[in-house]
Amino acid sequence: MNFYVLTLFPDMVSDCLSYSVTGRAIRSGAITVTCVNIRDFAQNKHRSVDDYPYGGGAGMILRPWPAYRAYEYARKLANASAPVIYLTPQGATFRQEKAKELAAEKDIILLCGHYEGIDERLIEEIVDAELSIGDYVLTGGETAAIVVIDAVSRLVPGVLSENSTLDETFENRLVEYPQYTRPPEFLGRHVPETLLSGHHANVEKWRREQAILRTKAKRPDLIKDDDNV
Ligand code: 6GU
Repeated sequence: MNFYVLTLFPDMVSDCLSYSVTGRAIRSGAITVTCVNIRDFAQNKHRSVDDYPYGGGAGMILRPWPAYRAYEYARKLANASAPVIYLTPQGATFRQEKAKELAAEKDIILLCGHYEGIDERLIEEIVDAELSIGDYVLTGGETAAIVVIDAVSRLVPGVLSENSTLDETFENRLVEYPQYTRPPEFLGRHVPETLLSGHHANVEKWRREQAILRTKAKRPDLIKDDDNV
């Protein structure tokens, strides 16, 4: 799967994704992340990409042309049907379901906003969908793009070992059961007996019970009235 990121801070995105699972996914070729620096497409003497808002007000606005040219450049590299997603706190909240949907795409173009915003005409012209990563305001869309790429990449076949996304939080609308490893006793706390028993069916039953108890205690919002838990 290929991600194209239109950004003013390409190194921020590339560096962050170069570690751990996403880093291995990039090195193995399972995903590619191509950062397109919007500033490279500024054509004025000072390479400026922002300007004052018409009508006045605080902050600076990303001008449409540099970002548009960056988009045209990415569009030539990406599939013609690749969706353009603008990262903005105004967007729909990014959730695991959305991550799954996006993992089925071949190419995605991500537009990172900055300053107080982007000229609305650019958004109208190129953006297919808007995503937010939660109800708080970030300084720019890069950290949100990193979050989206991370969550989507790990669902791409070959990036994680098989089955490792099946039991995790949000699958079956339950948070994960508690996990333990050696030693069997840590500061007087013992690993639950069932997990040491080697009895697979009992372990499964215990884990499901724990997942339900934890969801009720920590994330009751994930449980719907018609859930049979
Ligand atoms: Cl996608 N961008 C910004 N700037 N702030 C955010 C966000 C995105 N999602 C939540 N807060």
